[in-house]
Amino acid sequence: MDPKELYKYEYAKKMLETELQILINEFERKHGYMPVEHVKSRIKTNESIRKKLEGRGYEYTTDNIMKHVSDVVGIRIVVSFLSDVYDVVSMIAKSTNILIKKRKDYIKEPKDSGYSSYHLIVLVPIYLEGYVEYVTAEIQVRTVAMDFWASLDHKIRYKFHEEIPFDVQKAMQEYALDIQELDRKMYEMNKIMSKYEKE
Ligand code: 0O2
Repeated sequence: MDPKELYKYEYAKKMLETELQILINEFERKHGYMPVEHVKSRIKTNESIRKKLEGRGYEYTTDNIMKHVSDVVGIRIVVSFLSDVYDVVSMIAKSTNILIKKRKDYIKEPKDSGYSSYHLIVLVPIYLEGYVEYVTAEIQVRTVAMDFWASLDHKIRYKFHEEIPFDVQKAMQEYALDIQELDRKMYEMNKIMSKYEKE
């Protein structure tokens, strides 16, 4: 990417990190409960941006990056329980500083690989001299279990350069179902725990 444009993504990442931190703190203050295990943010590498654009038949230009790559700024919010995913998503939806452009619920409809997460494509304002610009970013919200699966899957994809052997694909699809079941059980257990806490 033209380094002259990179600063906008850096500003957007900072804005989003700050806004999310405030929202999460506010959530904890109001509900007396912290749903978030950790938050990670990154700026996509030039190599990865180029791969994505070229894979879709676009030239690597600043204009194409802005139009066709929505995750140059990426934030991942990892939560404890399934219900926390949806609480965090509605918390973000209430923010007046983050505008939701698109929602992708890969928890209700996992990808063929087994990948499961809730994605939000958002617009973040950055305040420049005398004007405001909106930068696109991606927020991924997932449970610890989904994150565990996705990080192994990421390593597998890196190792096999997307040509994943059939038996590995099958095993990962099966483990994705195990993860779904585990998340459901943990959610139920958390509900039982809350019942005891109220008594
Ligand atoms: P990286 O290395 O994480 O940056 P679209 O919105 O459809 O135009 P896009 O961006 O492909 O295009 O959307 P998608 O598929 O909703 O989300 C892409 C991101 O989700 C990926 O970014 C991954 O972070 C994650 N993801 C999607 N599918 C999988 C999967 O099967 N396994 C894993 N581990 N992660 C997945 P990048 O740019 O591919 O990679």
